[in-house]
Amino acid sequence: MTDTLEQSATRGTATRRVDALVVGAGLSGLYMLHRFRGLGLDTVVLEAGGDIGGTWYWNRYPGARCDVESMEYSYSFDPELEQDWEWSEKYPTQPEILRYVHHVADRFGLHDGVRLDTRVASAHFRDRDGRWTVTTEGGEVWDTEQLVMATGCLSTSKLPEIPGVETFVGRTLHTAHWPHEGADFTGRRVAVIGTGSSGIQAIPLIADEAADLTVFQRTANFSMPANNAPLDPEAQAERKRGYPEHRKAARESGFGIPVPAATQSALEVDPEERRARYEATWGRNLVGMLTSYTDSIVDPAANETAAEFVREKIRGIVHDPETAETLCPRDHPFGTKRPCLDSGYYATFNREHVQLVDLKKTPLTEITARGLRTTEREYEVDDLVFATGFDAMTGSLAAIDLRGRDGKRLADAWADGPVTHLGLQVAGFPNLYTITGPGSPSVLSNMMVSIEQHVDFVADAVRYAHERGATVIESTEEAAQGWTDHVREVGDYTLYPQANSWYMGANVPGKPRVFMAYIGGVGAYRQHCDQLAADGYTGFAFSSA
Ligand code: NA7
Repeated sequence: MTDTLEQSATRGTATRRVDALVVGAGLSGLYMLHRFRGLGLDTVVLEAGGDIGGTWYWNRYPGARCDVESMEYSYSFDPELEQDWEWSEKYPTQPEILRYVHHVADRFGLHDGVRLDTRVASAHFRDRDGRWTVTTEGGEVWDTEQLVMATGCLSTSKLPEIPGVETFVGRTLHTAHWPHEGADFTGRRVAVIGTGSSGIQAIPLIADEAADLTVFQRTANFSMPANNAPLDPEAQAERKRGYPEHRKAARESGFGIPVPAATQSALEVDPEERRARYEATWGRNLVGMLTSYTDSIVDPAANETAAEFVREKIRGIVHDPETAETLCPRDHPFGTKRPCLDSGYYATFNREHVQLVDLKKTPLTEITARGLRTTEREYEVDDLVFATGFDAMTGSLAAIDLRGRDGKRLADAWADGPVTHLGLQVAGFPNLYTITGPGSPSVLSNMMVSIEQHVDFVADAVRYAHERGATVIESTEEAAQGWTDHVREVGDYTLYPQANSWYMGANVPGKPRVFMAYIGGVGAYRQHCDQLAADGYTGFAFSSA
């Protein structure tokens, strides 16, 4: 299809008509562009950032690194790509992933399909002709048949709800909006707020430079040493030889990373054997830690054995017993908040110039001109580093004025929490797709495995529709409600809902408290999607406008 330009009567701007619009040029959006182009669809990606890369464009804080191994966290759709690209370390750094994203975009000629610095403001479905009108903050108007939200699960950052942030006169940084030129902390007094993955990765490196570092911890987190290292070329070559089988195993696994299936309850083995098992996994395999036993993530007593093992490790590393106890997580089961991989995180608290403040004991009350005030005292600093996370999974969709059939707003449809069919589509929002959306395995998996599966599903569904002369694909209400009930039911079987996590929306005041990801496993999920597609896309209705 060729582009047509019409004059938009209302805005006086040119409306560009395309077959497909993709929002976001991260790892999902770029692969979606590639697949749609393969179907001959005129496709454009609108990207808010100044370059491609999504998460890996924005999150440039010191130590930013993926905690899935590089040879797993990479596209599998092209055998030559996966053979050619050489990773340098076990866990890839942010700059290396960004280089990889550029390599992929160069290799498949994707750059010219992406419009940078273009943030989508609204997307309204037109009942009369079954197409979408999409407007950008810059006033562009787009007219598209297919609309793919490849907006990421962790892309709308959040600041803490503490009064006074605008009064601080020093430097303010958020891990998800790090300056491209970096930030030098040499000789400075620094506060880091937040001890999730971003904080835990950044803190040791900030400590290397800062004159004084105070870490403000609200919730102690479980973290395991990454033991990162350069990738041995022979080991890399061997993995590449085995890629076909390995990728298949990843696709059929629980978390998108193949690990041997557990066969025993943690409570049926004796403590020595259990300890040996945790010791063998510690510092080697985060998913292995989570899946050591059949009941690790479903039975509180079984889970506690892993949690206590980590606490013992913390006590073994941190010299000051009081600091060690403050760093020991106690208010959520192991794994129910995203566990972290670190490089020297706990040992950082043995350094003279590093302090830990327990916000459970002395909550933050205010940000002042000079620093932070807790219920106990004021801390004067030069830099405030917010590692305070994201409005996860739904934040980036909520930021867009999204309206489906009859002008129904997504915000209203999801007032009590997201309702989706497979985490992919929302009933009443035809031709709209959410890549790794709420209700899919997404954040509970190796994102690359989930991204490829979703993008392939969408591309195949659109091809299926077009081959049958249909231009509109939409999930039925029953299918979406049925799937969402299933997602909740499986979630409720586990310990995940017990944590005040971003999986539960608990980190954003007023957000409905529901477990948003699907914990049934990427293998089972894929099988379900494949079956439903083979049966003619059960739960989806096809029509022409
Ligand atoms: P996270 O994991 O959401 O961590 C945010 C941290 O910030 C966490 O420790 C929060 O404590 C803390 N936080 C948030 N708001 C406040 C306030 N108001 N006061 C004090 N502390 C606060 O985000 P990350 O960027 O670290 O990681 C996101 C994901 O990226 C990660 O899970 C991986 O999947 C990759 P809380 O736990 O809410 O008490």
